[in-house]
Amino acid sequence: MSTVHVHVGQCGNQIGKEFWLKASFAAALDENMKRAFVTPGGLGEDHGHVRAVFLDSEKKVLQNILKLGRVNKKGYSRLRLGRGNVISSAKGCGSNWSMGHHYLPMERVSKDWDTNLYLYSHDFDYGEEDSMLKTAMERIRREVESCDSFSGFISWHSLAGGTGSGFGPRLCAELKERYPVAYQMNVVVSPLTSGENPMQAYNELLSLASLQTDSDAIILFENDEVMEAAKSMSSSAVSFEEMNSYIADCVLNAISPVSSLSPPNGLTIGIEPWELIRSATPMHNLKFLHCRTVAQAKSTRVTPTLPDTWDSICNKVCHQIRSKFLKTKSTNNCDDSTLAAVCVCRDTESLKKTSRQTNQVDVSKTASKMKNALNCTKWNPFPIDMWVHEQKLFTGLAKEDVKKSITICSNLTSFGTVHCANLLKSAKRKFDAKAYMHWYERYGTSETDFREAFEVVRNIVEEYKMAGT
Ligand SMILES: Nc1nc2c(ncn2[C@@H]2O[C@H](COP(=O)(O)OP(=O)(O)OP(=O)(O)O)[C@@H](O)[C@H]2O)c(=O)[nH]1
Ligand SMILES: [Mg+2]
Repeated sequence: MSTVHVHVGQCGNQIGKEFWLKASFAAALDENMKRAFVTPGGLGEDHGHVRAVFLDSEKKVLQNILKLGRVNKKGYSRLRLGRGNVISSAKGCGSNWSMGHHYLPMERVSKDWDTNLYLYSHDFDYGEEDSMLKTAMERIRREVESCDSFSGFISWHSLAGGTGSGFGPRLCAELKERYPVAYQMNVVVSPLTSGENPMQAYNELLSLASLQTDSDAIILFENDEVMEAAKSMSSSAVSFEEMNSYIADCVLNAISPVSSLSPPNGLTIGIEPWELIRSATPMHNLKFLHCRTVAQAKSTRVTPTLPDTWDSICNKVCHQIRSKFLKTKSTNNCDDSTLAAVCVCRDTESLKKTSRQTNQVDVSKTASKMKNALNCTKWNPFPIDMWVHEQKLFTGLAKEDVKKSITICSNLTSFGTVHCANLLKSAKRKFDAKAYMHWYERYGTSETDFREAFEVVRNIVEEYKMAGT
């Protein structure tokens, strides 16, 4: 079962860059990772490429990705990009959902990449005057058709900018129509609550309402929380790169092959992203997932510490979950609980059959600790699915000598009762004052569209409230 990834807008592409550098590194060492993330090459010098399409309304970010695809004299590139899989139009969407959703799809793709600089991907005929939507669908179709057994899409984008928040969900809707039985997962990023642009609440509202209809699961990263997590791993000020590296690690660890879901021959069937949906979204309408990864602390020459045991990593995850729940309680006076979760344990040492029992994952003990920390709802008798993989996969900030990691993907009620409830409040305040409405109307979004989006998000809040009681 193969997955095609689609990256949209600055945020979606910048995270995509980190994700694919890590995935490519892992794919070079591991056959299962290669099967999961690489489209095999054809004859001759074609060594295959990452199974992803990169889209943005403007070129700047995509140029950085193309540079990584540049082939050096030895025929090596850091990122093998599919020919024509990097697609841009001429100008950005100015943080306007409506422009990304209605106007950008019809915009023409830009064909003036600097052909000398970006050798790997430039040489592609986009056809006559094709629109962004048509070209994107065409490139995605080619990726789908080169899959062994295609099963779904993962789309990556922000909820606040115009391109990612508007064009991302638009593409999901088109893909749903063209591939009705394929799964759709979205990895999305919500903006800092302190506010980055005045239209972010509208964009997020419209984007979430659209995804609620077309997506099967939405892994949501809040930039505030990602920044905190990246800060705890870095001594200096946090950059987008570090934040993206953290997000990429979380998702890579969550969706990469695990041995407990592979057949006895050990070759992955690529089912992980879709099992994640099955296990973590017990109700179709409640599909928002929170994802975090904690890895074994690295011992360095400066701070030579004993490597963490499974117990201590597990305690760290539980501590982080409890802290998050306490914060929700103190800032929003609301109890958080978990409808369902998937816990992925990755371990290299168990492969070596170490005799130190404390260094091996104890699945039932880990599950019961998690269950306690996650405050699982009473109605779900099996709230946690445990996946185990006896091979490392954590190539992020802590780099190579990490041997153990735990990733937890959980469906938290606070997504509705806090995140969406706060979003409704801030969007409604602006909407009642009719602020910025003309920017949306100009590109074809009416007041009725807004009212419908409010209704969809209000329902998410109510359903999460009911499911948590
Ligand atoms: N975590 C993270 N967030 C980002 C990154 N780049 C942008 N963002 C966030 O994404 C939001 C802005 O969306 P962008 O992705 O920049 O916008 P876009 O989709 O390119 O849309 P337009 O530029 O308006 O056409 C803000 O909330 C930013 O904080 C990134 O690399 N990492
Ligand atoms: Mg942009």
